[in-house]
Amino acid sequence: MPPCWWRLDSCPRGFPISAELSYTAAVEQELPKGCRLITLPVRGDERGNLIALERSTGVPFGIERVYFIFDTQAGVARGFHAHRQLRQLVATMAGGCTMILDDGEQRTELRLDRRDVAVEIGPMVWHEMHDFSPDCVMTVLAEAPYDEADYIRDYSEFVDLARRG
Ligand code: T46
Repeated sequence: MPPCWWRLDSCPRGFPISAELSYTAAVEQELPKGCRLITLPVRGDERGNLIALERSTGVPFGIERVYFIFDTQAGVARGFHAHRQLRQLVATMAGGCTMILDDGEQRTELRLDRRDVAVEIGPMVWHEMHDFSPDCVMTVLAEAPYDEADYIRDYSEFVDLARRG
């Protein structure tokens, strides 16, 4: 059975389904190893929209933790680390920011500003977030509890580890 988002007739910005699919496929080709775009199922009606996230609607792991990043100050960038083990799913539910995703060989910049598209960030992906809009609310689903020991915060160390496999 295809993923449920294939059944959407249109996404919230009004693109027809074919545009939605080609947008996702085109960007995905550019993403580093361990990353992929996941289209979130939007349940819209005349009252507005609702997105529910669970395994059956495309979350690729059991959710252990949810956190939100908001009120990011102008000119501030965040992230600048990779995780050794953690998998996360990141979406912006208001505004947007630019994500840099880097697997040690390929570096990709992605504007994350659609409510219906999340990016999965796997282990050993260096990520940075830049150019937050003032209203940006980033929602992050994580597979495990917070653990500072899982972070690699030094880029040279990350590249060494990533290239060793
Ligand atoms: C990531 C990107 C997308 C906690 O106490 N619990 C938590 O679950 C998290 C995520 C953070 N914290 C504490 C640790 C720091 O004292 O909150 C403070 C800010 O965290 P950090 O500087 O790591 O925030 P970002 O925005 O640089 O990175 C965060 C996540 O930490 C990280 O896992 O992938 O967002």
